[in-house]
Amino acid sequence: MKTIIEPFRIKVVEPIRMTTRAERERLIREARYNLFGLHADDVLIDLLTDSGTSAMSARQWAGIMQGDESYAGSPSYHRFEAAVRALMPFRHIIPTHQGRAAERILFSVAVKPGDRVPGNTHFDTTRANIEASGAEAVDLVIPEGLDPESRHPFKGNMDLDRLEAFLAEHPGRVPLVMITVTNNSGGGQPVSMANLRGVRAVCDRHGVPLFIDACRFAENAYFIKLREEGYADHSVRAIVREMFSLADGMTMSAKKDALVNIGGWLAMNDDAWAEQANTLLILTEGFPTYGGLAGRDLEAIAIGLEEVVDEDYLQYRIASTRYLGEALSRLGVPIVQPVGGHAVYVDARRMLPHLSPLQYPGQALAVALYEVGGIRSCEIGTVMFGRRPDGSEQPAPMDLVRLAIPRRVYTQSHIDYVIECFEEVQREKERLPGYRITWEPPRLRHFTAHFAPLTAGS
Ligand code: PLI
Repeated sequence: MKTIIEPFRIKVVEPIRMTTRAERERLIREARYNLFGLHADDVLIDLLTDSGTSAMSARQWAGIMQGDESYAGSPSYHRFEAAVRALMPFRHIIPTHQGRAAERILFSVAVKPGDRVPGNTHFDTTRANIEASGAEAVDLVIPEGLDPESRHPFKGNMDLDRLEAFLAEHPGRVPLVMITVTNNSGGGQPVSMANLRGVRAVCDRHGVPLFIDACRFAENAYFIKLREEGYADHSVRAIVREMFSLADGMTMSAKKDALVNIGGWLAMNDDAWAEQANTLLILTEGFPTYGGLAGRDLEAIAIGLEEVVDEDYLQYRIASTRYLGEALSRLGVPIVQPVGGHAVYVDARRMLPHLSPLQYPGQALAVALYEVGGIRSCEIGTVMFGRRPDGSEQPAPMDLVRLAIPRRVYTQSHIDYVIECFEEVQREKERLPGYRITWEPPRLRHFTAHFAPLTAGS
């Protein structure tokens, strides 16, 4: 059969409130053209993020009822720990309320002011936590990872030569190397097993530990199965175990590939770091057998980890993201190639060439998608990255719009609707206005900035 069906039936539904274009034009104007300012029930298809937006299974909801809320030694913690260790065989597994809490604890323990932490492309919270510890976050992705049109199968790979040179140049100043799978900030692109092995070898030569930012580990493992020579016959579970056997530790946001709405963990082999991490955990998150979570959350994660490595699920997941990407390409919409695991990234700068980067083409496209079809997406471009620490403004390297697909939430007809909205936006694209910012906060402006459309002469 050619059709890859959603490998689940729907037992509980959430209504989507229908709106008209006129209503949406008013609502986005009232939100000052910032999609983060919308009420979520005014959104028809919410592609803002795949983080914390997964639909849980009947088994996970049943697990929620079995959660044990003992302060110490909860059996739910032990089920969580066993489920994590079945895939990621680390000695210490420390639950946290989400990924960035794991990052904060890791970097507080491992990093000193003046240190440098190389990665393929650090996610923004990872970068911010490294910087908050007084260290520098450095991105060393392969050159193909920065070229939206390159069809390299593993565009998340680390540039091994640059990593080797970097570690040689900064002896004693690199406490760990971090590699993000899949590379979210670079388009959801996977990292190959060969590259992970190469990074491990470089780290070994320099005596530096390797950590994996593992948010989308299952999607990454499935890409290895599909694309890397020698892995077609390996199970995804076996690929996952091999990936993590190459690392000394990991951070995880369970809000992605553990199929839950909240949660995360930090894991590692080093006893001394783990002891310090547990002390910080008790100070800021909770006792080590619950971290920042309830026992019921730990149950849902344990079950989610079994479900996410199911290969029927992963086949559907990767196929449904590709389905959207390929349909947009056929319409002539420029996207980052090849399509990543959790999202399609539209190249708004190429799609709207009449707008300069400082007229925010990504924002213009994101607003148009909402007005035309009630679709919420996320600008990843000059609005997000254009303001420099010295106060000046510069175009970001790319102006992208991310369409992130929540796991197990939307059906193919929802995605067909998104494609139809793009057809309409394509028809109107020469007329889409640029935007100016009328107010912005001192940091992380994209969440709360106010915008106004540019009219002729403004
Ligand atoms: O949102 P958290 O704190 O659970 O996780 C932070 C985080 C860390 N690493 C990576 C690669 C992420 O993608 C990530 C969170 N991503 C979000 C919120 C997203 O919308 O992509």
